Amino acid sequence: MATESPEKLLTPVLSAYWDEPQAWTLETYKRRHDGYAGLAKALAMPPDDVIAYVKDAGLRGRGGAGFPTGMKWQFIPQGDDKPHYLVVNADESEPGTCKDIPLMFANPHSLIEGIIIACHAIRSSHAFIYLRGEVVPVLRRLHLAVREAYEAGYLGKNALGEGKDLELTVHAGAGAYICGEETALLDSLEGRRGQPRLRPPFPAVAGLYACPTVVNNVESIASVPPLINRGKEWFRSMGSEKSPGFTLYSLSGHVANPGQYEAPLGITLRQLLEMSGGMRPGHRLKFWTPGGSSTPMLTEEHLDVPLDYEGVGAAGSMLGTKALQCFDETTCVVRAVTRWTEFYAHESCGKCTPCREGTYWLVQLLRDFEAGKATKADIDKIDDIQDNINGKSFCALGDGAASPIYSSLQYFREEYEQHIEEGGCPFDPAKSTAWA
Ligand code: L3W
Ligand code: SF4
Repeated sequence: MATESPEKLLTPVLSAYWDEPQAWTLETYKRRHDGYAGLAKALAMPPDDVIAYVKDAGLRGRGGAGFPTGMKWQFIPQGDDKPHYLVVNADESEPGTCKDIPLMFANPHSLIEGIIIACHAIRSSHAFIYLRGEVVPVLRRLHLAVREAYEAGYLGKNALGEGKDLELTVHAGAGAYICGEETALLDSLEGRRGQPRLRPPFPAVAGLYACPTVVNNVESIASVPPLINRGKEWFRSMGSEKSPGFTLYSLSGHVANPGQYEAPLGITLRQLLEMSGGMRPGHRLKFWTPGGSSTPMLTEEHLDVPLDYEGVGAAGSMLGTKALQCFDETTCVVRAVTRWTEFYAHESCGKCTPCREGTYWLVQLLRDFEAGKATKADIDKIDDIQDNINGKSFCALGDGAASPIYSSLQYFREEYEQHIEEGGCPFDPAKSTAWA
């Protein structure tokens, strides 16, 4: 792949025609994306065959964990008398993550078509989109698209044929990062304060209203219609054996051209930077996150790591949401980590002690580094605190909060020491635009 010309690496599928006027309408979706053709094919298949097809294609969840989508659908018990639910996690809030919101804004029907296919597969007659509440323009656009889909008969009475109805409810959250955790999301959707539930039982067994529930990310569901329509061989012709297909990479930070780049899994950050114009002129990469701030940071040494679940995992991080935040040499790593940690402390739901107390104390100590009040013992202290959060918290938010700390200590320990020796931040804030 490294020998291919950069432009050839782009595979616009979901992001094709985003910049077209009226990109979001049903008319554009049908004309440009062969919209609802995948649905027709899926409805002609028995539900179990749709699940097997998605499983064979190897589609993996695009929300962070990379869990196989078809396998998740297969977990839903069949032949039971409980309702089954599909819940789309559209509560995109991970720092740096910004793919689902533009996707829903520009191409909401790809999500709606994917929802209908998934509901057919898991035998569900009610689906929900749980949207991050702050993004009101997206909420309006989703409502419009859902109305269009009802009017066209894709939703509502007999939508799934043979007298099977399908309702789709769009729900706006109230702006808490923790509600992106699937079980906290379900609590919030049920009208309670969003806090993670103990797993197991996983939502597939006892989810919304204690019924079997699939929770999938927006991009995962939107990837299903083109997969079904163009075929699993086409899907598998991109990416790697274990991480096949195309995906949205969100490039941000000190890069010349930030934005969404849709390309196969397994390309590298070097290739993405080459095709997008590189770092801002005159600067070089210092550190980056593969999937938002919850994924351990990597450095220039990792520019050739394949951006798939296995490649990034082998480098000691996680692909996560593919939110590639790139920071150049003007950025103080301690400052960046402090800002992220302030976010986690603010968003900690308070249910478990390691995360609730640990993130609070991490913020206090990190601020001491910036203020020139930290001592050498504080470096060990933040390492000890992150170690007491990581793997010992109730949900993934705790692990995510520990990631920036241990990865920055792994690669940039001397920068913490420099803050102590120089009595504060050695970086000139005037030269850094990262946190302006
Ligand atoms: C049934 C089993 N279901 C696992 C299901 C489970 C879930 C999926 C993955 O966190 C990560 C996190 C973030 N029977 C099952 C089963 N499942 N075993 O599979 O589960 P899991 O626990 O591996 O991950 P998770 O709790 O979903 C996701 C990281 O992604 N992340 C993402 C953040 C994204 C946002 C956003 O803004 N969109 O917040 C970034 O890196 O830290 O590690 O559905 O039920 N035996
Ligand atoms: Fe809440 Fe943090 Fe514990 Fe998760 S890890 S349950 S966010 S306190």
